[in-house]
Amino acid sequence: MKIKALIFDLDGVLVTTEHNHFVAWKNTAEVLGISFDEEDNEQLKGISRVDSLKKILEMGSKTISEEYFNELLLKKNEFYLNSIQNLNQTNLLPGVLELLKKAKDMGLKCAVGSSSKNARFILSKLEIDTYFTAIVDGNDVSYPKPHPEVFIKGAELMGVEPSQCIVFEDAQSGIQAAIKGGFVAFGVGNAALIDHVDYYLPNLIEFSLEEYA
Ligand code: B16
Ligand code: MG
Repeated sequence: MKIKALIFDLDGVLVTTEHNHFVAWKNTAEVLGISFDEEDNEQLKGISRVDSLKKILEMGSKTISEEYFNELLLKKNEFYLNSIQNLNQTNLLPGVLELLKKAKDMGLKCAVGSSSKNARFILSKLEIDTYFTAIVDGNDVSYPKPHPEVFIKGAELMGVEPSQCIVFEDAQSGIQAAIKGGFVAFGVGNAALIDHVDYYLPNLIEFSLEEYA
């Protein structure tokens, strides 16, 4: 297989922010009187902020006004941003920096395809934004994951076909998006994905770029 480009999901693939999202959503769920644990949080991974709150409300069979819904979204994001104030390169997941450097040396393009509206802010805090030819995030798409738009836009901006491009993902919604878009789908660090991906890696250290490029 000849690969020309790599697209990375952000939360859970490049950086360890998924736990911060979980704690922030748990706090929201408590305000609403809805029980919410790590297993419930699996359903939220990779999906947009709006869809995440809709799912939590579904879990508790609750309906709320649009105004309160928007207020809770703002509060969740404030809580989340506060919890990642000190984010830096030590929060990158194992193998990330080495892979980005190797891809650059080998002339492969890299992009980020994230549902997060905070992606650009996080990438600059991590000081890795300069490695990416394209960053497509929750602000740039009309249809969130599991729709493939986020990855298709990334491939277009890099000038490559989806079939020439690996997508690294940690969430079911992201893997569904990658497969629907015709990308080579690598599941990373989430064993529940094994049966749904083209390839599975426990972490990015295990990925050998030479085998695919
Ligand atoms: P925000 P990814 C996703 O990012 C997260 O997995 C998900 O937990 C989060 O709710 C979503 O971004 C929206 O994030 O509230 O920062 O806009 O995994 O697609 O990089
Ligand atoms: Mg993710």
